[in-house]
Amino acid sequence: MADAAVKEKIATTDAAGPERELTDGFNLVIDALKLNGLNTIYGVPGIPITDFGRMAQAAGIRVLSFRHEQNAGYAASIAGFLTKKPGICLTVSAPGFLNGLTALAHATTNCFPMILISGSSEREIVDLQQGDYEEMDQLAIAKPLCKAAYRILHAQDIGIGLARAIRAAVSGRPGGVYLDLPAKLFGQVIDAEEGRKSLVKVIDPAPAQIPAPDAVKRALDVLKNAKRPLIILGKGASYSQADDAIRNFVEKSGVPFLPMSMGKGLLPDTHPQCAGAARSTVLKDSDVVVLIGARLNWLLSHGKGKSWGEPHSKKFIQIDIEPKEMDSNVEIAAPLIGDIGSCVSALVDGMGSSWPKAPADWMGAVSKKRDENVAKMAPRLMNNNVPMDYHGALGVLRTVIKERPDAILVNEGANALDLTRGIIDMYKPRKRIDVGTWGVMGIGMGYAIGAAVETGKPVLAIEGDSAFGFSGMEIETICRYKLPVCVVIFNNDGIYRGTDVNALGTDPATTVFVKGSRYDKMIEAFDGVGVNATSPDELRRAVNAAMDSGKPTLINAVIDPAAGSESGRIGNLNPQSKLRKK
Ligand SMILES: Cc1ncc(C[n+]2csc(CCOP(=O)(O)OP(=O)(O)O)c2C)c(N)n1
Ligand SMILES: [Mg+2]
Repeated sequence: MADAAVKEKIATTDAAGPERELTDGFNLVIDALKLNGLNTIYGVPGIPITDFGRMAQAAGIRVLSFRHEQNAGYAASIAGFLTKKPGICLTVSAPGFLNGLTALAHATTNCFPMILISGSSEREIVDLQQGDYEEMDQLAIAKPLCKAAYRILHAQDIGIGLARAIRAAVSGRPGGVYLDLPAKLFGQVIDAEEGRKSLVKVIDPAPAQIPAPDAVKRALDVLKNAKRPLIILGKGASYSQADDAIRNFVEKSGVPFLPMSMGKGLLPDTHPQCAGAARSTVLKDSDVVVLIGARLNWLLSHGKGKSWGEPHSKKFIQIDIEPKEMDSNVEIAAPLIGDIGSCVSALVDGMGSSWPKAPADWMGAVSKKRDENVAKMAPRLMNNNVPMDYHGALGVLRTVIKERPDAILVNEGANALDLTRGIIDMYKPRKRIDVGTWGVMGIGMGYAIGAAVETGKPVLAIEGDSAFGFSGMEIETICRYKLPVCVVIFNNDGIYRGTDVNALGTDPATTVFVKGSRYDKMIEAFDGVGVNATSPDELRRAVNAAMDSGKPTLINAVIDPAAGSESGRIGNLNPQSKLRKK
């Protein structure tokens, strides 16, 4: 039912006689969103959606205004990941749409459900390319970058149009959907009763997809014969919210597990079967690998090459909702197509009550390697160096998260990303959100805002100084909405390191920033708390205070400019010039 109480009512008398109740495009979009439980919008106002935003807010939808659409889009995308409902991003036409489009493509690549709703200019003028205000054929541009793209021209179609967008975003493999709403649509008036009837509440938007029994049996046969099995948990596993089934499968099988970055915390990183600190050993030496919501893309070296040991030495069991994912890079011995919850539960059921645990010598070898690596790291995390290095600073932040396992950790940068991922243990599912499949800079403040709004939990954002710059203006948004976000900037004066020099001329090197910048002063402009932390002790005090008070805080953590390495852990991906003068 449309929410009559909050809807503008337009009374009119027509030739037919009695007064009719009318509604319009503005109200129908609002009603359709609310009917489907979509109660939060992330966006930037302007023609033609300013009034829509106002009316949505007055109708009880939470409308968060950002400083740039890309950040609003990232917030919407992570809202989708955290809630399994499409996150909604709202933008103006052409430039606003394009600003939001990066986030929509990002959502699609990362398999997060999101709907980008953009106002658009007059179709008649756009299609004849007559130079309308913010003219652009947005639908055509969005199409190749998202899962589906729709345009609604008639108010009567708003209900069905939004229903299509929701279903496309969340069913099967989730992704981004574009919804084009021309300016004229908002003002279209129709009979209110007709409008109410046109709305659609999407029933079972992401239906379970049950794996075939044969496929389950095949997967278990492969697993049963494994001598050195490994489970890899991707962010698809986190998204599925099948936390109990996944834990049962891992523990019942006794197989070591390796969490991908956003798979961390599905089971605690401190779990006895966690192989996070023995990554290279398990990739190289395993003989059967169960991929759960993890793709064999660049992040797993495509399932082949040096890091995977002897060529063709392993068998893969892959659980994914998308059939096309199978054999994308290497042969999959046991494809298991379905939603992760259904597939993992089917495996657990099929294992019965007398399933043999993974061989003890294998689990023992993995634990030994892990414990050695953890022990090697421990003293570095306790160092009190000034200026701080990454390990000293992360030793402090690791304890902050250990003491607050419900907090959300946002993370981006190069060294600031890779070292944080390796050092900070996660204890609960969906608490670590980061640069994802593309390794993109710029998700930081959008994710922090989206996570704080959707979960109500405190957020700790660990940001490289370069990474932060991509979305830094949103600290005003954080202060404006008084969100419990603590941003820690690992300030090493630049990208990777702050020590590069230009070989020629007086311009600074391409990777360095103003030396000794004080990012903490930025947030003071918006009445947030700014702290300059030069030692692990100062950092500890400042972060604890921020996490406990929930006050928007920005901490400038001064890091030795020489501490990082080129591109963090992925320097090997840089092409090298053979001709470059040394
Ligand atoms: C949108 C985008 N632009 C550029 C890059 C290339 N890039 C990768 S990491 C990085 C910044 C690394 O510096 P910083 O965030 O300061 O981390 P540090 O290694 O210094 O700790 C950049 C610009 C990217 N990944 N994404
Ligand atoms: Mg840096």
